[in-house]
Amino acid sequence: MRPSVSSANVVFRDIVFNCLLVFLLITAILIAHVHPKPEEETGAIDQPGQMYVELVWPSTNNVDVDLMIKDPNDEVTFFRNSATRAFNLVRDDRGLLNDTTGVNFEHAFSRAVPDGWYVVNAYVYALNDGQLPVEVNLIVNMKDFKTVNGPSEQALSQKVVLDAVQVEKTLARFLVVEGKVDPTSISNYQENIMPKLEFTVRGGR
Ligand SMILES: [Ca+2]
Ligand SMILES: [Ca+2]
Repeated sequence: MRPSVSSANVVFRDIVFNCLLVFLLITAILIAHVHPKPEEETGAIDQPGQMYVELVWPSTNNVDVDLMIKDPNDEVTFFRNSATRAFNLVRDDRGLLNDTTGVNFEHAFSRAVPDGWYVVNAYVYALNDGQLPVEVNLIVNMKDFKTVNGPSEQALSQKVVLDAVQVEKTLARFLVVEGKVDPTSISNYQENIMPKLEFTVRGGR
């Protein structure tokens, strides 16, 4: 039995209505993705930790540079001690060795920002087939120490030239007071911070 004209109209109307619903749903999804959230419009970095320390050197220079950070707990975060109470070093970058990024940088995040003095050093562990001198760029970003998710601000930036292998160089020494870097405290007063560890061949890393 063929459907009546009115039944066909009902079916057609339902199809049009469902198509309209799907169109509205797709439109709503697209609008949600096209319009950024307000906090994304600021361009601020949403870093996971309260302090972010980044050391970058030219990707064309295949040298192995190490980042090391001494915090007010007198603990030093570096490749042999990559997780301390305050900091985590994300990776020991060894130049171009085993690095699919083709970029040379080491970075560390803190889970807290205890008040006191911080020292950030760099160290050329191995020359590989790179060359000296090598210019490294240090950036320290800070976030409100009471905020887990929020914008961060650059506290300092320093460019330093390393011209020797296995010689520590202090890039920045600074005081943190109530979770903020005191800009008047920033210096590169030399302080060796690497713990006296017994260094073996590189394969032990
Ligand atoms: Ca390294
Ligand atoms: Ca690298």
